[in-house]
Amino acid sequence: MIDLYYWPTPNGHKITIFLEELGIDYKIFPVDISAGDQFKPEFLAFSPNNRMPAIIDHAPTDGGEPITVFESGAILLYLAEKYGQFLPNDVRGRKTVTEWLMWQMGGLGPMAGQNHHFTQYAPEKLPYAMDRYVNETNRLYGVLNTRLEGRDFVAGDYSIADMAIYPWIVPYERQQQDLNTFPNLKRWFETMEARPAVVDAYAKGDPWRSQPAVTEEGKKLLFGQTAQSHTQAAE
Ligand SMILES: N[C@@H](CCC(=O)N[C@@H](CS)C(=O)NCC(=O)O)C(=O)O
Repeated sequence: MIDLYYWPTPNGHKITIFLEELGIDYKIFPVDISAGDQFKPEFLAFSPNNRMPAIIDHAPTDGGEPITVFESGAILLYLAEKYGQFLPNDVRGRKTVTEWLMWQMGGLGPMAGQNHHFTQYAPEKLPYAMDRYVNETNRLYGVLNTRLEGRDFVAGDYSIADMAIYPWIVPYERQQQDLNTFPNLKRWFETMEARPAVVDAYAKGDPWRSQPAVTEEGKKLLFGQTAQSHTQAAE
């Protein structure tokens, strides 16, 4: 059994997509990031970056103690290796999936995240910051659109790279992007959106998604973090 520490955000959806694709048993433990659950000592013990998602695998392949994994990219790699799915075995295919997974982790995710922050949450409208991240998101969409020319999926066959990227394209309107200007990306997006496992994965978040958007209190908690707030929680 896999325990999934989760909240219905793009990084959380990546993991429910994988688990739904496989149809294996897993249990969700909600981590309400607006209420500060990510600072609870029992969560920090295995997710030391005070971020979700994280997993605990109670039946690791070596038969030993439960294994914990934090960071969504590391979780996808761990699960793909454990179940032998969505990550090719050959050196070239594996390299390509890893490239696009890292592209999402180091590029699309952080840039689109800053885009969300400065266009929707920042108390001041800062044109330089908004332009910077909206433009960088736009550039990354262009890279992805080019990559998808003549390909069904990012790395050829459906893989953990698609699972990592898709949830960060879902909020394309919030990111001020027009999918009609990226025809290959739009075709891929519609294919992904229609996958039954993707539909089921998003439905898994419904019990919590209906809660109000981030409150003022939640914003203070999420956007005012320093090393000190982290250290205090870990003590
Ligand atoms: N690089 C991390 C990022 C995870 C992340 O940023 N999670 C956010 C929600 S999408 C979170 O837990 N935020 C809590 C906070 O900011 O305190 C990953 O991919 O797992």
